[in-house]
Amino acid sequence: MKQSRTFIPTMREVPTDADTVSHQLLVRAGFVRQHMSGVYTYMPLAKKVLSKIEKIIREEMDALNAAELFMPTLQQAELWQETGRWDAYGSELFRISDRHDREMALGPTHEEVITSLVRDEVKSYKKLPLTFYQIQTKFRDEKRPRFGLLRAREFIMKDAYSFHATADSLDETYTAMMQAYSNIFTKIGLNFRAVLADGGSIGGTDTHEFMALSDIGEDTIAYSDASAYAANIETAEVSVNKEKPNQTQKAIEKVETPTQKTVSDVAKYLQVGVDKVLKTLIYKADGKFLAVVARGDHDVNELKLKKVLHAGDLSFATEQEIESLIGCKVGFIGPVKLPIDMKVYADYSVANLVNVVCGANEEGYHLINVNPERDFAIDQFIDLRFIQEGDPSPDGSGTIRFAKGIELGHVFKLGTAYSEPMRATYVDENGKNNPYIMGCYGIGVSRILAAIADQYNDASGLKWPKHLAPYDVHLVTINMEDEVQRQLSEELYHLLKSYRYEILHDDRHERAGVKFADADLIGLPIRITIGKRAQEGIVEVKFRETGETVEWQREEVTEKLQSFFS
Ligand code: 9G3
Repeated sequence: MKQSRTFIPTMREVPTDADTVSHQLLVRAGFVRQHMSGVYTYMPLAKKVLSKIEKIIREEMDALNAAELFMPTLQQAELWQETGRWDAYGSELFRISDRHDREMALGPTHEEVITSLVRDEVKSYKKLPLTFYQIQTKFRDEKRPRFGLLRAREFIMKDAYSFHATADSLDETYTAMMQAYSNIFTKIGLNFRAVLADGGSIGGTDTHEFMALSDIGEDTIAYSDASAYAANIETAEVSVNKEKPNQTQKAIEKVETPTQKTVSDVAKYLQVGVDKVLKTLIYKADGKFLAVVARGDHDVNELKLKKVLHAGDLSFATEQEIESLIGCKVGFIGPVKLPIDMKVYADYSVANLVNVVCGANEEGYHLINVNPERDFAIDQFIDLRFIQEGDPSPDGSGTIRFAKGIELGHVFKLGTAYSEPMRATYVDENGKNNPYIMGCYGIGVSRILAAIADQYNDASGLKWPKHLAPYDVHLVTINMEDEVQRQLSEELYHLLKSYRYEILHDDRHERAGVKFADADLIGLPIRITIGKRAQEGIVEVKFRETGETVEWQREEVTEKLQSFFS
């Protein structure tokens, strides 16, 4: 491709609205252009990389005998009403109506559509298992699109769905899909981890996420420094250590804490560690009030609490509700003498506490020498806190460390979460109708572009992994007016294309400095420069990854390239 004939609008200045280095580089190097918040054009260079990513994904999906199809973006509201998700989802779901005022959605995902298709087309257990996949644009009206392609409102996803007669069959496909995902991210060359994850509202039982390790990641991974254990901190279980400090329990006492409301203020004022101060939080779960007790240095993981309570809706009680329930202002709330009908849930770590501090449920006062279960009843001990760095790894080996990650893939065992409400059944060998057991599997294809840019760049620009670069070789002619240089450039351009290399020939009438800066910005793996030594048949070669430059004779170019790309 002649650079003067294609469309690569590079920019010298850093785009102010790009909030990550990788997005700034994708914009400056002419890979993406934003049209409105969360909506982008994938420019010619990005489209070439996306095609290479999709090729790797198709190879792995086809190897699993997954059948590729392409479902509509327009989805009738009725299908979403069958699963209850038309009402469950709010403004994140793009809703439109057609000329006949028929309501529909722009597809954010396709569980409903694929289940309705299989419901109508597949009747017998003999056809199962079946796995379908598509690479298609999704729409989600994100509250705060940001980080460029990492959180967009219109994005490319590979979504797959599998249908089974048995849970074992689902386990088999789920495990095979996990392996396929590892192959995909490995082939792409990403530094990633598969982590235990949360299935969210409709996400079924087991679920794993594939995280590209990155400081700009929105997710936090808790991993063991001595084993393969890794989980999204949203779901990371905290192992319970049973040993209770052998301290004698002292007599409970009410002390004045006139203005100390926060855990750290109270701890400082009473000169105790924050781990010796109880935090008592009043929640409302599906309209019912409950108290949650945790150590002052621990954070409550509401996802865990929601799961244990099987709560559809969980929120903090308002200050007014707390005052009317307990007759005391927030800041002095404690678990002692709470309303009898209010259930008390405590984190496992509370069980080991002796002679600690808590609110007295009286404004301006706290209690000291409080002993759980002696001074207040606990209805249930549960794992309700966020794991912390330094905690023992839940698998018993090693210590927990944190890392940030970009979620690129997510796999789910859905069970009958969709087939039951949609009455999607098959006839089994005994003639009985059973709801399909399902799995679904997603990869953020456009997100991968941003993750690669994030893991492969330096101060001068992008550095594409060899097999994912939009072009293999950047052929740069210093002076297009120089007949010898132009001749040698044309000769090499056609020679290398005949060897099936993808060549971007910078044939622009630009200063060498501009051409070199653009070449570094765009980040093709190898740059061959035809300049003043063209007369001698010598070209200058720069390797983008290392920055190293060497000189090659024209005769040795093809052989050297072969060893570089092999
Ligand atoms: C919605 C909206 C946003 C959504 C969903 C539905 C996320 C929704 C979860 C999934 C699960 C898997 C198949 C591919 C892999 C992921 N955001 N999810 O269901 F209406 Cl507005 O999409 N689906």
